[in-house]
Amino acid sequence: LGKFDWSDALRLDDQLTEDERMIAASARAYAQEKLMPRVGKAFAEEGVEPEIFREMGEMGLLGVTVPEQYGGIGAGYVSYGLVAREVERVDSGYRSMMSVQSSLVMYPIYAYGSEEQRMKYLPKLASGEFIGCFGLTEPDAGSDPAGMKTRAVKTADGYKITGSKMWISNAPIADVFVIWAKSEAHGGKIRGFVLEKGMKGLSAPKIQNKMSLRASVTGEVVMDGVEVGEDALLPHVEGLKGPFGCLNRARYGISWGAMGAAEACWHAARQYGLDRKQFNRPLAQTQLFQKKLADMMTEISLGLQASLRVGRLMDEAQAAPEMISIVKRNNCGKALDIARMARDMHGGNGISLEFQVIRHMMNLETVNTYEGTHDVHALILGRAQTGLQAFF
Ligand code: TGC
Ligand code: FAD
Repeated sequence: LGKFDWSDALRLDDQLTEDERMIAASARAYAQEKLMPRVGKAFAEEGVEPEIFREMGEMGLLGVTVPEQYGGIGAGYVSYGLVAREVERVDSGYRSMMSVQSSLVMYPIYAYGSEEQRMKYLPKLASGEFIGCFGLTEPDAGSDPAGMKTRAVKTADGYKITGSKMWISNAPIADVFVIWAKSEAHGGKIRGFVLEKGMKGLSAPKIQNKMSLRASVTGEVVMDGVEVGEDALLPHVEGLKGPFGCLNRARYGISWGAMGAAEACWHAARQYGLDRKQFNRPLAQTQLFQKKLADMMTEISLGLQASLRVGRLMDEAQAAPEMISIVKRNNCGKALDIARMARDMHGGNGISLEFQVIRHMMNLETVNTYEGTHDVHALILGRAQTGLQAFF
């Protein structure tokens, strides 16, 4: 008979390579030793800590899948997912900082950029010297990015970009802005542009008073006729498949990350139930408490297995976007349910930031919404099996 480890019920660890285990262990050590001690204050005060990018860069956690010649570590998508899981075990905001930089800024520059753009930006983004952001969403175009209003108009030696982006992670502290705009010179098709901090007409005011993802700074991006050269255009992609190619990677990483946050809530609830006595016995000795723990263990074990499967397919270039929708939607929804349940299992203490679970719960509200809401992914999966478009 096989052995059973409650914290790794389906023996995920056995399915990893030695390199993957090492990358996960070093991400875990960094996250627990360096991020965990400061997250309470950062969340409570909505603190911005740009130095975290440099620390992550030193640890090799930025652009994990980008080849070494551009500053990455050239690892696979399972490794990237394991890093997301370890970082988000501490806080979804820290994972957001990491995944925007890796999947939404480094990936498009690597995949769609010129060699000059790669050399100019990627090594500094990998080291954390540069901070990046990704502007797709607008005040009037969220789930429907095709409705964006941001425009690029051709000038004598480049483009003039006008518009505004909303809810952009890292924007107020960003050096590099990957911006998606409709370009008149390209038949109104969506094109990607790389903008830099300090350009005339570019500003990124911070969005204040978020009740979720407070350790990660979010902003607007306002572009008031920002003039860029031809070299700011990402030459190798056009249309919505440009931003979606990046989102595929980020959504996949989020599927692992959300499970990391769920694991933190599950472990906390289990320990709380063992420690706290009511009616002369530990809470964990009641049937209802154990049923909740069993549900958490089951959903997390299944969610991690599914992400591992999709990650292996990504490493073989065989993953379809619909597979990514399944794991993004399922794992974010299940993680949010688990966090809410763990909050309840902590009783009154569950509403205190000291006990962590409510912080995860509030964060996961965002994680379930960004990169395609839970319902938008349902519509993607509904369309895939019926052939019928239900968005409009
Ligand atoms: P649709 O007709 O479906 O597709 C338009 C074109 O795009 C292509 N495409 C994809 N390509 C690659 N991967 C995918 N996943 C793709 N999905 C679509 C498609 O083949 C087509 O190409 P072509 O060449 O034929 O033109 O487009 P639609 O307008 O009907 O889209 C509908 C919908 C709902 C699926 C889509 O717009 C959607 O996914 N909406 C959600 C928007 C979203 O996810 N926004 C995320 C913003 S970024 C963010 O949240 C970052 S948070 C980061 C953090 O802090 O961690
Ligand atoms: P809407 O699209 O207005 O949706 C509102 C509700 O309507 C949702 O419940 C949705 O599921 C539902 N809905 C929408 N369309 C349909 C339909 N056809 N049928 C049925 N229901 C529908 N974006 C970026 O570009 N870059 C970032 O870095 C970034 N970071 C973010 C960070 C945070 C903290 C947050 C909160 C968001 C971030 N986003 C970012 C934006 C995020 O991707 C959007 O919020 C998300 O895509 C949803 O868009 P929306 O907020 O406009 O909601």
